[in-house]
Amino acid sequence: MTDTVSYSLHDGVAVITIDSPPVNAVDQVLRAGLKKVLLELRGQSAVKAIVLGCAGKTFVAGADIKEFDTGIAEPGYHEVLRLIEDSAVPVVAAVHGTALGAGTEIALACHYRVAQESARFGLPELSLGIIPGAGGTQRLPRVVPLELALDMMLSGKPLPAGKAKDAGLVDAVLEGEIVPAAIAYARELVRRGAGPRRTREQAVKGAAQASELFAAKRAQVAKTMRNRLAPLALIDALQAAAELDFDAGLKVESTLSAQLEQATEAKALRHLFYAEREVRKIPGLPREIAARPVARVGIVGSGTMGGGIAMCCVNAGLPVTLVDATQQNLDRGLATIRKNYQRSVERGSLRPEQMEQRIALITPSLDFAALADADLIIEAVFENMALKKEIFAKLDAVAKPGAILGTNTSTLDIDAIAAVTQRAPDVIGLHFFSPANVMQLLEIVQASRTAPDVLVTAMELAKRIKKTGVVAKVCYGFIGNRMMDPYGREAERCLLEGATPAEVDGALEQWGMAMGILAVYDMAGVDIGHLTRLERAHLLPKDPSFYRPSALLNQRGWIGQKAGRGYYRYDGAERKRTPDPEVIAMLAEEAQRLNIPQRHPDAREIQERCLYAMINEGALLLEEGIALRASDIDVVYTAGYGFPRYRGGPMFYADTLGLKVVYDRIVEFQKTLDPQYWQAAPLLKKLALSGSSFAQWQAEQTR
Ligand code: 3H9
Repeated sequence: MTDTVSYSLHDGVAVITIDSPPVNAVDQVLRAGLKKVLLELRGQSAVKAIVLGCAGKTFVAGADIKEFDTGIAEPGYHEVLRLIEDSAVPVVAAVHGTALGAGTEIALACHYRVAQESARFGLPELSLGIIPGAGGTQRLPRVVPLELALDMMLSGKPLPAGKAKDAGLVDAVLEGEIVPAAIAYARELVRRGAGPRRTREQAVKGAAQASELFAAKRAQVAKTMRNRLAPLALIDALQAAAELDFDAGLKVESTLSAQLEQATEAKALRHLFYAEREVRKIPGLPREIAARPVARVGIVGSGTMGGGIAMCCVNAGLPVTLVDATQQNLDRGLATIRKNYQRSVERGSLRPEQMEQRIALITPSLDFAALADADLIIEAVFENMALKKEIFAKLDAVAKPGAILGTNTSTLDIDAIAAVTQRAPDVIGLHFFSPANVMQLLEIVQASRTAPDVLVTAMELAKRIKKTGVVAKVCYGFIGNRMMDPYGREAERCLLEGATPAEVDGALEQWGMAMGILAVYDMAGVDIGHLTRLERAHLLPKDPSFYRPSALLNQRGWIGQKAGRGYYRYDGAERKRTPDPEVIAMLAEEAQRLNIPQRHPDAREIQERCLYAMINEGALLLEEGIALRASDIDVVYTAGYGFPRYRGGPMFYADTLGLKVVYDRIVEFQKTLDPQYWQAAPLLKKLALSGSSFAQWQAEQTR
């Protein structure tokens, strides 16, 4: 075993190496190791310069996130970074891979920074609900202009080495292995007699114009990062950098950091960090099961979904055969793909030749036989069981042995689809979200006969096309859409009780949802949900108010944005959503006809009803084994449904409220609203009454 921190001498230059796989995250052992080595080097007169670099695939990728749960043990960050900065001989950070969070902060405490061209520097702490707490808020604006420092921390986006050099964060971008290049750089510093250049002794760049900058950023954050603590605290810390001396600024940073680390926002975001990594592990699946090779993908259907999925594949370099029933459909599908790429080219995120390369990887065809050499075929046609069965029977006839057949159904029974083939073990659900080339989530639906290696292949595919794959079992709507049903039902029921669409969506958006559910229906098409409900009408409650507003809109052809009106009107060139008095009158009339009392639920009631209905359904999914873990549900909702990350997902949010609070309110709704509909899930009841939580339950299940 190697030491986490070691050093070696190279003719007057000491090279400190951090070696803590997989990403050199900073924990107590690493800090103690650095401290020990720095103290040892202090007394060595032969050492004229120090290079600080890392082993493995990256420089330090941040603080070890687990330490925030236990508390940061001695020696602390400030003590160790101060030792680096106080060094009497120049210290050069040698950066490869990603210097993130504490990694960038360590580099900032060094006197000079050199980097490989592919290296990147970032401070993504806000994504964890905290601010840089190892001096980053005080040191970065002394190295790069204040506004850039603030933007880097607000966006969390890493800066590539070239841009970091232009900004003053990197002194030199060097070729070849970074440590030998940094040794040569350090020797040159010694030869020139360049001594330590301590960041803390520099002036903040742009402090004079700071007050307008802070006012503008506070206003921006209030709008774009609503309900959050960390972004405002970050601006406070940078204001301290601009107005106070270094040590006083550092104290402000420490106080704010300590408050943020223990806040629910940071706990929620840490929970998601772990949940997004846990989701890749499928319990009970032996590690030795290998994925099937996937070198070519076939896609059936070149509409919005099929086209988006094709883009995901070719973006990852996977060639695609795209099949549709008519030349007209194919032409339209390919034109949309080109238009989408064109937009990226105009934005500057894609080069024109990259666009052409990607489009060239798509082979359009009208013939199912063209799918014969595909290793994976994804069906992405209209949500209709008869059509899907017909397609799967055809695929069964043309696909090569061992090819995986995936369906992009969002609600249908995949076992029934698999049953029309002679290869049910090769069939799996691959539920992409629209627009598929943008949305992060991929629900991977394991049907009752899906083979384990098919499941592993689907997880690998998710990783390859940069999606978050979450495994679900078969039921109506799987995880995401099944939980949307009670959520949407409550929203529509509130409409019939006298809340307007703007009040319902406003309450949900104020709470933090990216978009209110009624606006989501308008965007997706009110007809889509309505038609799905018609297909399963025999399974739905006989309540005449059930999704009645959607049915009425559908009758009138007011099916959302594509019709120019739905729950709202979308007039003018901008198609901005505006309240529609006719819809409001229609709802009031219908409520009267159905004798629904006008309670006029307020924002809080709307939020509780919609969210608790969703959480209750989540508890049912856990009991039924549809979702493997409570945290998987949180990943589905934050990655695919616009649930605010800073609330951690629906199940984590329920835990933060206390399950007893949620349960008691559901019991109250049962008494005051609807005794049939409001039934607490047995698991929720059990956990609430025993003082437990979804997190505790999950830990017990995996023990
Ligand atoms: C911070 O620095 C605060 C400071 O201001 C100081 C305050 C006092 N900690 O993602 P991957 C694990 S805040 C612990 O699959 P990739 C990860 O769990 C921190 N563990 O690899 C996984 O473990 P497993 C700021 C970490 O190649 C394994 O490493 N830093 C950490 O796709 C591989 O990770 C960040 O926010 C960590 N910090 O991506 C950076 N990072 O295999 C967060 C990773 O057991 N990390 N692990 O599941 C990342 O963005 C990506 O991991 C990275 C590599 C880009 C580095």
